[in-house]
Amino acid sequence: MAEPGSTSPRAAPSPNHSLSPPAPALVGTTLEAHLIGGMRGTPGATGDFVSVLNALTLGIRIIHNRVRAAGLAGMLGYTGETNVQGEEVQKLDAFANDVLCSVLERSGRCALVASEEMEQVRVQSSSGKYIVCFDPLDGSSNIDVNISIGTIFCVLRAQSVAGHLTEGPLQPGHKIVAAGYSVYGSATTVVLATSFGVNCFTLDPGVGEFFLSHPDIKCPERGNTYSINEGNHARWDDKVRKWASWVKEENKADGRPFGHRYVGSLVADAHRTLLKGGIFAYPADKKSPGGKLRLLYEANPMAFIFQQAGGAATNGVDPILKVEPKSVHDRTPLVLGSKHDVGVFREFMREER
Ligand code: FDP
Repeated sequence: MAEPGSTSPRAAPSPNHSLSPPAPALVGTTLEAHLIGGMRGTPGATGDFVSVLNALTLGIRIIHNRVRAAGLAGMLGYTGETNVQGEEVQKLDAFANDVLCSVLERSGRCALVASEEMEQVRVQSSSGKYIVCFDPLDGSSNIDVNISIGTIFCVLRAQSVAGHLTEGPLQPGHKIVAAGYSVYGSATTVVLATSFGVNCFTLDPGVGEFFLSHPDIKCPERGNTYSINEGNHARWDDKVRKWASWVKEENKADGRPFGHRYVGSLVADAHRTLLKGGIFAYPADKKSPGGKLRLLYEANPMAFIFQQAGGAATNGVDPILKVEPKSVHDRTPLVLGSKHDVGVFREFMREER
């Protein structure tokens, strides 16, 4: 062994060894690792929040598995029942609802759930600190034709005093602590918005894990695509019609005419808008004077995600996240997307254009 201070030639570091580059990262960041990493930096975090989100992503993986096999497993078509919205319940909707209720109940951290498929909220665990609102299978009219569908959810805090809930799911969206959606499309992805930002994870079906694929998503400040059901034109009011004509006018200086894209699954239309910019609108119309989409489990989660990503969401008058819900199945007009494009829509609604 060389004495201290001596310069034995054997002790000198070999340039080859000391300069070897770090091993390439063969394994990406899993969703779970991402959540645990975020929790480490949060004082007072107990892990309950991560457990709820882990339960949700387990549910999404189970739903993904069934969606992929739906045609083979005989899960297409209707159960013959109608849900609280008066719509026929499809087999996959019922399955997805049961899966999410079950995984959240098993987590033991969820006080109650509110779902598009259940008339009443369902109590899960008296000690649960969180409330989860979800649309278990969004875009259900697209199931039978093999078009992208998804799951939308948001997580709220359950406030209780002496074992009694003081705040249930009827909380405005600005109180959301996390929101997300999955898209069962050409790949299965989950977009998750928390106070750590908005990130997208893609499922590797071979290993059954979600890996970070789109870190720190920012919705472009403006876009040149609009997404609306043009078939409702005759039912819109004049202000919406005027805006819908404006996006189609030729004006190179501000990127018009906008291109039109409309899948008819909120998850798919919102996902494209989040990544590429532009605007999605489902305004009130003569058929749905209060709007078609649901506030608690469609509009609020999407509005939270867009806001966290630097975009915007409005009901045409107020920011969606400020709306006070009156009942679990409230509907609302919903316009979301790039901040600039949503701002222009608002100007049309205020008749400033
Ligand atoms: P669906 O009726 O297929 O369940 O949640 C409602 C929803 O789909 C959204 O996913 C979608 O954005 C919208 O309704 C489509 O409505 P229209 O068919 O009226 O355009």
